[in-house]
Amino acid sequence: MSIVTIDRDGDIAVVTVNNPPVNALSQALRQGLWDAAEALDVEQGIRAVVLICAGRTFIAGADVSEFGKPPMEPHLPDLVGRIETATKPWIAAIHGSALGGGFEVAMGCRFRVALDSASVGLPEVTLGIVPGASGTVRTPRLAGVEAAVELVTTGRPVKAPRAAQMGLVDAVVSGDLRAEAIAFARTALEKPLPPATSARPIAAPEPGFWEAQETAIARRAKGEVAPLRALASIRRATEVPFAEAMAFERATFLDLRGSDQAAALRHIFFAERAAPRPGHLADVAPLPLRTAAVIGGGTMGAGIAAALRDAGLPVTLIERDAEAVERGLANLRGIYAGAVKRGKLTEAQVEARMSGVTAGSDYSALADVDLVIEAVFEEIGVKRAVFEQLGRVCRPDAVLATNTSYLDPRAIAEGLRNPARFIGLHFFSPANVMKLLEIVPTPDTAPETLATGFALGRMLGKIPVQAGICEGFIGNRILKRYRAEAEAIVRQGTAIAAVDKAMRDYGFAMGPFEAQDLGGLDIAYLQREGARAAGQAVHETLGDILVRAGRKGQKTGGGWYDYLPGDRSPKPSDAVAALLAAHIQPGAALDSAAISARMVGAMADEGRKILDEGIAQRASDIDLVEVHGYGFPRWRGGPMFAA
Ligand code: T1G
Repeated sequence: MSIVTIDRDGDIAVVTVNNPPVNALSQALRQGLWDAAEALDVEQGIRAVVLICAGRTFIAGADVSEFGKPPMEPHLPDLVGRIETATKPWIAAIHGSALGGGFEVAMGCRFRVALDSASVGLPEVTLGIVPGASGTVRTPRLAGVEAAVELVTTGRPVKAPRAAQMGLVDAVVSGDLRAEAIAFARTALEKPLPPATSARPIAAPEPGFWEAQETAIARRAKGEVAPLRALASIRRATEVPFAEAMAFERATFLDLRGSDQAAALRHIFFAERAAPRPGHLADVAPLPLRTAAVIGGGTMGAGIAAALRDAGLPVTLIERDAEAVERGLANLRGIYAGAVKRGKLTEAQVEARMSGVTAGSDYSALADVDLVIEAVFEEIGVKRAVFEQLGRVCRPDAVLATNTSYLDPRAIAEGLRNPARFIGLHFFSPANVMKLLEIVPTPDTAPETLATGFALGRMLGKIPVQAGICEGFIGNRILKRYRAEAEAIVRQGTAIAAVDKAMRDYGFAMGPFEAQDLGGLDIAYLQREGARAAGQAVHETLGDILVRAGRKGQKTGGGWYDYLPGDRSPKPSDAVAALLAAHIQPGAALDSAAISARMVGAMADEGRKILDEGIAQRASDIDLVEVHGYGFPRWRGGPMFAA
């Protein structure tokens, strides 16, 4: 089937786009649509044109893979204009996601009919650019300035019913989209057509609107260039004629297209799509995942159970005894209560989630589950005891996974029956929110078990990254190096607060020291002490000195910083200065840029070692780990990309 075909339903032409996988607007597709407009303009007997797509979605945007190349004709804004000035009205029939250039094409049409399951959006700012084919100029004409600002500066798609309320689509239909769109076209032809989108007026917003939006965006998208530039382009559309506004938008788009932030965000975009389907597992069939169990109802176990329920899997939650079972269920309810408070879930949805959970302390309930994830206390004896029971009770083909973050999975699986079905699945807390999932096979893990880990990652909507076995796998190993570099910078005479500020200025939500105060210094301290007890030579760290002085972080009223009661804002501490004075050579303090260069450089250096040792499959996986697990600013692309 060619990329654009035309057929007729009486006096209505139907233009069908077929450019798998997502009908992206490649040069060939733009040319095909242009030619269709030319042909249909002059075809006798045709009164309207329905534009519909084959496959899973309406046009999902410009072809991101063309971004690195010089733009080729027909340029997308010209194509949108060509459709808008067609002699017969075009009606966009939208299913799946009409995104970016796809929605811009739909706005060039005289009407938009969307399936109730469809969504529309302008995600360009998530790629570090602005819409380049009238998204900032037509959207306010279609739906008003406020809707345009929400759609364009967040990059978040909206579902069809909401889009209809906003004025972005004219009708929401269910059932046969093609038939509904043709019927809509016929009805629309019975009355005068609305003006073309570009001919519609824009109501100016109330005074102070732009300044308020600028402040809100600068706070929400801290450090990102594109959202503010998109706002400026929408504002321009309210102040100058259409053609001038289009020129301004196009100049902005071309300017940002070549920017570092756009390159970084495209890098993450493609890395995220490559990660869940690793090439080396392409022809390995995963095992079925119909039922799951979680051992341990603590923070991690409850979070993992919530993630499994969110994906629709029935869950058996196992704890030591009746009291611990109740605590586990309470933890799970607590997670869902938070989601209801934030408006993410309704009470009814929570009841449905909870009704799919069976909780108890009897392992015999696990006789037929497909997957068990252990999330008990991070101590090898406790974990081994769990797997000894699982090995006895579960089916020999049930996948048994440990959520360990530091222990060696090989040690946990020692003596397990059929170790080929054992794997490490390292979730990040909160497990139902954080997208990163480190998948850690042992040398005995069978390929189909590994493929099942990735299938679980896809099912849970996670970013799964395969990691080899070393202390801390990928993420926690880099975190350890990151913190060591921060301490080295302090030892060489730079203030603790200066390091944190530098990393916040770089784009992290928190610096390394304030983050430790929030999470607790004692966690890493206990790791180090455990390693020392096991005979490893582990140098004393500045963190050790603080923990030994009782300074474990916010929970003890002070760690790297002091905290006033009820006040979580970090205060530089004289006590800390005194405790560490003997370890700090008064040297030239580094400035912000030098600090962040050192810190990111250390992460990249550790990343290169991780690659060389085969712990990570590819550099972009390391970037995904840092962006999705450790707060590395997405628009920097991750340490490997940034360095
Ligand atoms: N261009 C090229 N390839 C794309 C693509 C795109 N826009 N979007 C997805 N793919 C590929 C993806 O790499 C993967 O390939 C396959 O399609 C399935 O993707 C002028 C300039 C549409 C919601 O940002 O949000 O228009 O790995 O796994 O989960 O103003 O893809 O199979 O070989 O994500 O069903 C704006 C980005 C571009 C949309 C489908 N558009 N895509 O999700 O499948 S900028 C976007 C998505 C723009 C104009 C500007 C999602 C999806 P492979 P997938 P999915």
